[in-house]
Amino acid sequence: MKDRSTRPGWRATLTLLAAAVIVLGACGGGRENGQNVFKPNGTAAHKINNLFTPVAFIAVGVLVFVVGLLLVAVFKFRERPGHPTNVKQVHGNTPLEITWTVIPALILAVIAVPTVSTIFDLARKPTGNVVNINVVGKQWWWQFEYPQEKIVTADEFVVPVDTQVRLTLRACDPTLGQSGYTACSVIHSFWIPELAGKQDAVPGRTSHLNFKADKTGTFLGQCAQYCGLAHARMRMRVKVVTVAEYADWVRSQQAGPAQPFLVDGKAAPGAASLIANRYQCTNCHIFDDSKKPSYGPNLTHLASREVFASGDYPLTRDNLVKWVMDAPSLVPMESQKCLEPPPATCVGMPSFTKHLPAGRQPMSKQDAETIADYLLAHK
Ligand code: HEC
Ligand SMILES: [Cu+2]
Repeated sequence: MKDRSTRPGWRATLTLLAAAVIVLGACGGGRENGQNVFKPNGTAAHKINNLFTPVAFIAVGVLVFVVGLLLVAVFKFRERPGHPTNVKQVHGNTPLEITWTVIPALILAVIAVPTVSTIFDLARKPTGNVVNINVVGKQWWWQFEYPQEKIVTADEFVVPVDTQVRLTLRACDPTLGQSGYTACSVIHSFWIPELAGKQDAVPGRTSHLNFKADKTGTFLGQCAQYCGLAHARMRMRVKVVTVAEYADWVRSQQAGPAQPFLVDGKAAPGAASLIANRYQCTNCHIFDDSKKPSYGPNLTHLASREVFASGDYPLTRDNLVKWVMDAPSLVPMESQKCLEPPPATCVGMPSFTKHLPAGRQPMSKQDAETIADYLLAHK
């Protein structure tokens, strides 16, 4: 008599397998998501891939061998009429125990050699012509500061091709101090898969990532360590350009905005007065000096970026107007109570149309458009 309930659920197994195939299918294929670890485009990513591939083959070999033995045991010694239920046990077989201890130890020892040497190789401080960039992970955006060139930007950074780049990662902006700065309390992880490995940015610590891009193009990444509600949208991108284009970019970033924001210490007319006086955006942002970091992104050369708002939205006039009026509505799961300054009350950008302090008028669309046009006016 066969008891149906104890037979393996083939249907369930097949359904699960089919689901796994469909889900895994989303990982590859012709569609390019710009974040493919198997398509290295930089020295560090090549080294990691060259280590990963042989180790993966060895691991698959071990998997096939062990699962194969397991399946043989399961089928050969399964309970059948006329066969003994308690087959001969191998427990306590010393030569066998030694063999299956020594072989894995040898495999691990062999794998350790290239692994350890790659770890040291990736960590080695590059010398010669190096572009140094200080990267700060904030909730939920990345700030990029070029200490030699004296440039501060956000969401998107630019590096020259075939040139060594050294990132210094922090989860806190030392220039702003730590008191009341809530964004300092969480870990982020910097990862642009096609260029380099993943590196955590930990509060109170400094970590590094070195890479050299071997072709021009835009490479995408995103924060790889859960860092709060809007973590999933904390993106970044790097534009790898020719050496000459890089020099141009540096020059244009260093130049002040075409319309200086402050004239002799006084607010310039129009947008500038909205920004500095009516809405006091200057409490959190710098609009007219690309050298300095600020609590929110430095906006001096906002118009030179393709994306903004955690790198999650293309920089269009429409998006910018919406953002300036009510940024929290564009940040999924961001604290909807994000209020006015001081910054310590929230980690994101406040809304200027909702949850306003008593007596504050909501921002008009016209004001938002004036500000957006000012921001878009100069690259
Ligand atoms: C309380 C501080 C604060 C005030 C006041 C503030 N912002 Fe922000 N702003 C932020 C923070 C923090 C971010 C980053 C939020 C994010 O990306 O999720 C930001 C992001 C931005 C961005 C996107 C920049 C980028 O590169 O991604 C723009 C544009 C912007 N703010 C414009 C303004 C304008 C215009 C005002 C005034 C009307 C203003 N902000 C007032 C804190 C503030
Ligand atoms: Cu993060």
